[in-house]
Amino acid sequence: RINVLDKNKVEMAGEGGGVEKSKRILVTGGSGLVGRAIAKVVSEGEGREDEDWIFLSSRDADLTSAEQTRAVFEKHRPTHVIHLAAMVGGLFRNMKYNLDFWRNNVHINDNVLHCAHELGVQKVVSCLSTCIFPDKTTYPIDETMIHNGPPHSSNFGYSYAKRMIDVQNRAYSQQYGCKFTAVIPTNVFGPHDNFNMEDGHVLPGLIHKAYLAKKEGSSLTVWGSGKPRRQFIYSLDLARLFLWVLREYQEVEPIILSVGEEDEVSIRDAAESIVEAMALKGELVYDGTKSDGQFKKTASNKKLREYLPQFKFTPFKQAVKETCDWFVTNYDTARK
Ligand code: NAP
Ligand code: GFB
Repeated sequence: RINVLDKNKVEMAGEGGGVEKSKRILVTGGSGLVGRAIAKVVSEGEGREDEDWIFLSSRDADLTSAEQTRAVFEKHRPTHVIHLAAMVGGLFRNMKYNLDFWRNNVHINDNVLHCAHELGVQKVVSCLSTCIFPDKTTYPIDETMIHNGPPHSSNFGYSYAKRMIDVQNRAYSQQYGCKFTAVIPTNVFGPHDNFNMEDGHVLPGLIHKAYLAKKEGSSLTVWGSGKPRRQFIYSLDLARLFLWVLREYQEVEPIILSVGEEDEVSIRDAAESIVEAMALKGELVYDGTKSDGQFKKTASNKKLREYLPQFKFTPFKQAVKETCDWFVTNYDTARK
């Protein structure tokens, strides 16, 4: 676990206890893509004097276990929780393991939310995803549409498990007055992503493939037609928005955290941005035998814009370049 003692110092677990602060913020899933981005922005100045940040990985507690969840909550007695921990994966991993995505995430979410309630946590911010919305829908999708119909068949296990967080938040609020809410990020990418080419998401998968194609002088294979469309949010931008939600957002209703509809790109555009960022000379090959998954899940960030009209997202090409550079620099230790 990482103890952030003050604005510019992030301390690994066991290097000395932090001074007791008025807020103890427990980040479940703190070792993942989004958790690492939050740790980075907190340690680089976005943290506050009255905040002690604790970032967990599954080694601190397997949150599918009620006992281990209770133990880690009793150990840290958090006042606030950012709940990121989940079984996560790209389209192809979801298509293979819908039952596991359902069971693991339902257990994790029920354990975390019930412990938070039982130990009097003041506020919990959990994570849904724009890929859980109804597959047959009008566009743009907004926060009111979560339960308006079945999700896409490729990831129904994950989608229904995530939708239950919204149901739980409403129930804890109605029955106990808990301040439990959730954010709905679109596809996230950045440093510390899961670059595994089978199980990961499209951008880290293509970055890893481009790295190997460049080294071997081979072509880069993009799965599917390249026609599907996605909105991508850089993990560091999402991290900054998470801090705002934790500190300022008061609704139980979830809020979409995404770039605008106008920033939606095709998988082909995304692949070409990676070719440019990696200075890859080889050709792009499209493997039409692989699934395209959802064609699009265009989400509106109107609600976010009403709260934060001035928020600036990192330009997509710059974020892709920074992620590619991170991967090349950290190839040996990256998750792949
Ligand atoms: P990630 O990189 O795969 O990290 C997952 C985190 O959850 C890791 O810290 C992992 O710990 C932890 N975890 C998994 N199973 C656990 C268990 N049984 N007990 C305790 N911890 C466990 O995922 P991410 O992309 O950061 O996703 C974070 C959140 O954002 C998730 O709730 C996800 O659904 C949501 N989200 C992600 C995206 C995206 O495109 N990535 C989009 C929308 C929403 P270890 O490191 O020990 O494995
Ligand atoms: O990020 P991704 O795997 O998941 O993107 P989704 C899949 C899209 O990218 C499909 C194309 O159209 C794929 O055909 N694609 C092209 C690739 N090349 C690749 C590649 O090398 N790897 C991968 N993975 N895709 C997920 C949900 O949907 O969205 C999850 O299944 C999660 O539950 C995530 O919520 C945010 O965007 O399609």
